[in-house]
Amino acid sequence: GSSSAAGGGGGGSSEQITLGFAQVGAESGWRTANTDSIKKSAEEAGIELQFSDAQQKQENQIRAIRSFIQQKVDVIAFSPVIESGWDAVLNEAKRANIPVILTDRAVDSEDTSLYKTFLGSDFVLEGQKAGEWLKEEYADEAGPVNIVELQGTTGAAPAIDRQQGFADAIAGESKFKMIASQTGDFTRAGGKQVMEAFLQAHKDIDVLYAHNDDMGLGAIEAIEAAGLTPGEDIKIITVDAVKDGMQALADGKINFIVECNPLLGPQLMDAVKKVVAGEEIPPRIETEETTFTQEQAKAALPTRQY
Ligand code: GYE
Repeated sequence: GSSSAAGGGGGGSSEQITLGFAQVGAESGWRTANTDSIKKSAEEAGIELQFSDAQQKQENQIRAIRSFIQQKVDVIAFSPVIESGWDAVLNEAKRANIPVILTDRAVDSEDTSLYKTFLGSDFVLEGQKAGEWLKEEYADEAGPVNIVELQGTTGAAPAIDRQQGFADAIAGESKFKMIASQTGDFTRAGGKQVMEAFLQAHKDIDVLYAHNDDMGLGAIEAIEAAGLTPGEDIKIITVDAVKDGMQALADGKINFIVECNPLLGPQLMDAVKKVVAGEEIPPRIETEETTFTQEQAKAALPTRQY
C-alpha cells in the first residue's frame, strides 16, 4: 500500500492495497445494499477500504477524494452524486498518479483518461424497459394515459438517463401524456412529499413512474392517504428491485419493477486488483439486470439477497 517502499499512490506495490471509496450517501435501500456489498467484498479481497459517505453532497465527495489523494491510497473509486463538475479533482488524482474507478454513476467529463473504467448499469436501458412495459400494458387502450414522474437526484446520471430512456420508449405514442415530473431526490420522504403535491394538482393520474423503489414506496403512502389504491387506481413502475420494493410488487401495490443491481462490490474489487497490477481493464463494465412483474416478484422474494 501507500506506506510501502515502492511508495506513492498507484505504485502497484505487492503489499496491501488501499482503496478510497467516496459513496453518495445512504439515501435508499439500493444504496445500503451497495455499501454493504462494497464493504464485504473489500474484506473478502483483503483490500483495505477507506470509506466516506457524502450525504448526497458533491462538495463532500470532492473533499473525500482530495483526502484520499493526500493519504496516497492506491486506487480511488466513487459513485458521483451528480454527473458534472469533476474535471478539477479528477485531474488532481491523475497528477498524483492515483487511478480512479467510477462505480454505479457516471461523470460527463469529456476527458475519459481521467478514469480507468465505469462499472455500473445502463440507466437509459432501464428507463426504456419501464416505458416498454407501459406500452404493452396499455396496448389495447385508447388513452389518454396521464403519467407523473418522480425523478432521482437532479443532475445524477440515473435520473437523467432513466428519464431519457422512458421518454424515448413512449415517444411514438401520443396517448401517453407526461403531466408532471419532479425530483424526489431518490428518497422515500421526497417521493411522498412530491406525490402529495401531484395528487393535489391533478385528479386524473393513471400512472406513476418513479426512478427508484424508495420514492415509489413514499408515493404509495401519499396515494393511500388520498384514499386511492396504489397498483389499481394508479399503476406504479419503479426501478431497483430492493426487498421492500419487491414486497410491494408482490402485494400488488407496485405493478412493474426494472432491476438495477447494487451488488457491485465483487466486480469493483476485481477491477481494483487489476488496475494495481497494471493490467488493462475495459473502459465500461456493465452489470446484469432483469425486470419483475407481480408474479415474478412473488417467486423471487424468498431468495432475494437485498
Ligand atoms: O437506483 C437509487 C439510488 O445510482 C443506481 O441511486 C443508483 C441509484 C439507485 O439512490 O435507489
